[in-house]
Amino acid sequence: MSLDSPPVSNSPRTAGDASGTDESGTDASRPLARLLGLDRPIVMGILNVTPDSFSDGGRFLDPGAAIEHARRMVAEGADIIDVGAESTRPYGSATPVSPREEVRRLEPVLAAVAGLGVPVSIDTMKAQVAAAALAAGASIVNDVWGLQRDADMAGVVARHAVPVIMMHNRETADPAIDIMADIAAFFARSLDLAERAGIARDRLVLDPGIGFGKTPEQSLTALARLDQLATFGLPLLVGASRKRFIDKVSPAPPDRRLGGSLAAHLLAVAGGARIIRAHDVAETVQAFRVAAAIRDAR
Ligand code: HH2
Repeated sequence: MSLDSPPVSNSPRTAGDASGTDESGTDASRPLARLLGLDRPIVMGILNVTPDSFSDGGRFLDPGAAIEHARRMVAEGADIIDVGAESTRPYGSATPVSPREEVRRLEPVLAAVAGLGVPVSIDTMKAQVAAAALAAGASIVNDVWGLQRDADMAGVVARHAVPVIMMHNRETADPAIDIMADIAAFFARSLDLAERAGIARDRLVLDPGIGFGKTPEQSLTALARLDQLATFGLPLLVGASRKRFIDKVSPAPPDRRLGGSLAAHLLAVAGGARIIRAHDVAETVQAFRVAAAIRDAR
């Protein structure tokens, strides 16, 4: 795995897209499309190969510990593993990481995690890192700047013909703005970049970016009004796991926010989210299964 991976051809890999099938493959060859066809929420387990992530920094920087954690999340029911090697700094303060360092952290981990049998997404805002990770076995790009931070990102996604999660973000929170209008305007820009790069619409997933450039109140609003984002007609991902808005409602450090994370994720699914990004996979899967069983018992 290196930053100098050869450029890929324009022919699509059988990597998967966000919904349905097209001429390039069947559902079986497009894992995200297959997952989204299931009648249940999809759980994305978080693997932070970082020293400074806000809730689990340092725990999985060692490659052995990282691979073991991924294996455990798959056994617990994770449908996707989201691997990141730079803290996205939802709450500021972490040190920015060079593309070379990001790839160095990913290198001993990615191929092994990709071999666990579930699709792997690469959580990066850098096109070079995304390209290297896709070459090493990742099959989904998760960009917390929705294709808007690195001008080469949309091209990398298009050339690899993979799905991309486009998350709303802002440099700073502004309590005075209408956060839902801001999210919608941001998504419109991301969709435009995706279309101009030639990324198929059925490979797009949108994410309101809970905790990113938002006050705690705005994160609550984004969760409460998630259904408004259905107008885009695309699958929605929500990542509320251990985020700070929980502490604002019910004070607790990040590793004591499981109850709040489950509440937020159950309501996000009720509001239309199809993919949930979570640290605590076993508990999240259990919550969804029990909610579904109660619904089925009506
Ligand atoms: N949140 C984090 C990181 N990546 N990606 C998407 N699509 N949505 C999110 O809500 C999201 C994300 C922050 O969580 P974590 O990875 O645990 O922290 P850090 O970025 O500090 O590693």
